[in-house]
Amino acid sequence: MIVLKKLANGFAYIEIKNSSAEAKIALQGAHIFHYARVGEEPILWLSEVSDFEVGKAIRGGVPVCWPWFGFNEDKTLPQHGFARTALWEFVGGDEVDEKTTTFTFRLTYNEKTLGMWHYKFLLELKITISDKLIMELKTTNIDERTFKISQALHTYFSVSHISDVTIKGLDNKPYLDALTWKNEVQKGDITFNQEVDRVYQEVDGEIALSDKNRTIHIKNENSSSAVIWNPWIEKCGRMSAMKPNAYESMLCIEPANAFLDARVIKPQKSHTLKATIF
Ligand code: TA6
Repeated sequence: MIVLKKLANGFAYIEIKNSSAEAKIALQGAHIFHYARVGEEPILWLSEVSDFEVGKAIRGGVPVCWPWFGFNEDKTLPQHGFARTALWEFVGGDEVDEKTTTFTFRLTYNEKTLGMWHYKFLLELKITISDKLIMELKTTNIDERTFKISQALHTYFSVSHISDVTIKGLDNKPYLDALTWKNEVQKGDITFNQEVDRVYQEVDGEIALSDKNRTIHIKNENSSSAVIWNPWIEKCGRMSAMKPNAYESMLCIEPANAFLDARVIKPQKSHTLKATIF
């Protein structure tokens, strides 16, 4: 069942429950901030102290980082772009069957976006809620000029404890270490005992998040980059809307088109970043 809900401050979100899973998706940012399969702990992490306010990104779930990932050359512009704090149009929901529900959200240019990024665009996000979480972020260039985007589905995963987690599938992949700005190569699986902030390239297979009691798989399409981030103790203490110990229960694995994997889109052409979580 699909229900449109509003908080006391007017913050609107959609709540869905079907026979496979439940989810919550905010209209701001087309931001899914809850996804749990029936009988399981949530797969997406959400900060206990997240904001749910117009203009403030929710801390957790899947922020849509678009049309740039990271910082823009113009440092007065928001990190990770403007899509995650914009009010998207809810195009509609479709209860395909009792196990599967799809949602479509749309964002297009306006005076405010043109002031930050001088191109006419159409951005659509299709979210499928079933025993899989599928996100398809489609950028269409409706300008007369070619433009370049970088983007990420900045997915926060809930984990039992960060020390119990191993990431498989990135062995031998090159990565940019955002803590040192040095290019490195991954050796073996990824485990965590300090801050990790890395943009992996040449990603061409599934990534597995192996936790104490379950393994979550992430399959990216039309993407050859992925970001892995855990703030660890010191940075977590400096992050907005995160409790000091929040780093213990979260991990970001972000399907992306970032850095070397940024995408050039010609007029009337499209690019779709697709992520399947199962
Ligand atoms: O994706 C990793 C990252 O770029 C980190 O460096 C950290 O800044 C994180 O995103 C959170 O960024 P935010 O803008 O959501 O606070």
